[in-house]
Amino acid sequence: MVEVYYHDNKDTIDDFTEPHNSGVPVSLDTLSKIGVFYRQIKTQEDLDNLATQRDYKNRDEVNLNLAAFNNDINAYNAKMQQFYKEHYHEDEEIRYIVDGEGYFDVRDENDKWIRTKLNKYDLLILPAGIYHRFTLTDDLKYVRAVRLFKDEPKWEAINRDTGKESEVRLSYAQSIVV
Ligand code: KMT
Ligand code: NI
Repeated sequence: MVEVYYHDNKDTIDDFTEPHNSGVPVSLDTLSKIGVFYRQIKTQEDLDNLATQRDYKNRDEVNLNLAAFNNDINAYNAKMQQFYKEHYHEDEEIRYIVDGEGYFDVRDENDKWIRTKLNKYDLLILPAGIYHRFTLTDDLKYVRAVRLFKDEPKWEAINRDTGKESEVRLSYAQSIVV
């Protein structure tokens, strides 16, 4: 089951896989107000149904741990840095955890980090244009996740530090103004 809380913002280059729980919980209802939806999905059939409903035609699987990089620590670290860099996508992002666990951090309407801890059977829908980042948990340092794509499996991220705010990003930002 998912765990959601405000991040303590005390992460460093070495310890961002630690929980960083501020002690302030966040409800699923609050998440839904910024367009982030959580579902627990236990069967392949339910996953297929969700994909059909939302018109997702493709999927792939990501296996993220050191072994998946043939124990090449530099390649593994580079991937970890890439996923933890704050970014958004032009399309909705759906991730389904098959095994292991991980953190998705999303920015709330006041630009504060909310951390979601996902494990097996957890599915998260991130709206197009939301700033977010991903990392593994320090305990397991392992996740296997299905990525759902509307069309071809393409993964294009727009990093916040580029300052590029597209139409999609701006309209998302508009939609959550309080
Ligand atoms: C993303 O876009 O942030 C990701 O795909 C993160 C890795 S999925 C386990
Ligand atoms: Ni992303």
